[in-house]
Amino acid sequence: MTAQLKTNDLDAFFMPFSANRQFKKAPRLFASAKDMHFFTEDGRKVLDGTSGLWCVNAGHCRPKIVEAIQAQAAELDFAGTFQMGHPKAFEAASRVVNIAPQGFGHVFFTNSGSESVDTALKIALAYHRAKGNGAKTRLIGRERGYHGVNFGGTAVGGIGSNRKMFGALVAGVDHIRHTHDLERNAFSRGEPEHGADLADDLERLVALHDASTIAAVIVEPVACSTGVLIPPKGYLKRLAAIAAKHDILLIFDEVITGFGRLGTPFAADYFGVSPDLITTAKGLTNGAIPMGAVLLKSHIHDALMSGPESAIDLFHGYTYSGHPIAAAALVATLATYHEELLLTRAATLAAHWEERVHALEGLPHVIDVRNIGLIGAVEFSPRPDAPGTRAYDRFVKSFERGLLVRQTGDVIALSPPLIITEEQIDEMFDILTAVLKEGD
Ligand code: PXG
Repeated sequence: MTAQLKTNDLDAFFMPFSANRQFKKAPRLFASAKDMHFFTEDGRKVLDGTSGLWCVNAGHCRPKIVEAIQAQAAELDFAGTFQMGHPKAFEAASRVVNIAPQGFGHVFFTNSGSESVDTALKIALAYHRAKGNGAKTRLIGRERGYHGVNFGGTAVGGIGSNRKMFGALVAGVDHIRHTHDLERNAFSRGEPEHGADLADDLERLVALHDASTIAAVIVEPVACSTGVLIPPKGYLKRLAAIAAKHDILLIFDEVITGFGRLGTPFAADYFGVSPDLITTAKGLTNGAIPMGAVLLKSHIHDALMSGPESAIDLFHGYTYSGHPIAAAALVATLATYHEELLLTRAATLAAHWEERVHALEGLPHVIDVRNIGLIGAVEFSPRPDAPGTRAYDRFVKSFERGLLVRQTGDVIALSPPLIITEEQIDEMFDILTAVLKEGD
């Protein structure tokens, strides 16, 4: 696989979120994929334990989605949606509304999770201004949150390494505390017991800044990128109540949790919490074509319709908002989810999944395992002076043995396509167990 590649072949591509020089010395390349598997150039089969990057919820190269993309590219490759339109974008939005939680009547299309986040933050500001509350401009995120890499998302995000190189980011942003608490909650099954009171941290920021200056609070229902941080029991409901009390919009960033990851269509359904805005991407098109979407509660949308009918309602949008090929992929993706009952399939697999995740307890250096829906994580004690290397080494060894997992810090995260069988779950954990047993 690597032998036929000259160093120069790999030089030009500046890889995102990667150790470029290390990778290019020993590259890991996929040539094709089908259903639950990737295939390397030399024909090695790798079980996809991460749905690509948390996006291929229906598995790879699914026929209906492939055909929809091919047909749409041949019929209408591009048509804009600024003061013009094409039917697929309208159909796509209607189909998203059909599976969205109660009260979400409208969809704004973007091209990625990062764009969905920045769009949602701007909608929150525009909403308050339209309601006559133009002083409500502060945006609240959470420590250890990940909301993509654009300026708004980086600012409300709570990852030091993602922020430190990029200056002051966006003014008027603050953060509530994260909920990760190994001392009290290690080895919890599903939602941990302790920490609902951490939602009260929003009251601290209200006391500091005053509610009249705060527009929105954004959280991932499950913070996946920073190591799968599962919300304590009652936390999200408490956060929603505090936000509502102060007329602070609640944004759920469901870029990962949307489209069945927890066994319900959205995490809002799973936790029984009704946010004002939901950001999505990834599973929206099964990862096959870039696309994101912001779901709006009707009262938010309607507030933005208060100007003259001839005026532009929101001065925001992308050339590719509602792109025909992405819209076609979306429609075919949702049809696949529907036909195969994938938006609720994680619920039927969750018990077996939980058993296998928790059987990793006791293996060398494992300081926590956690699970929710079809998400799992193993956290390792960091090597002295070399944080992250323990999980990284296990990620590489798993790949060599035919399993793709995702490493972040000293955590390995697992999130396979929702089509996985119980036997394939066993295969995943058999490989991982063997790797972890090697220790060091
Ligand atoms: N919000 C959330 C909650 C995300 O998880 C984004 C926004 C940004 O989406 P885009 O499409 O702009 O990348 C994300 C992305 C990982 C990993 O392995 C996670 C993401 C992306 C790549 C890797 O944890 N999440």
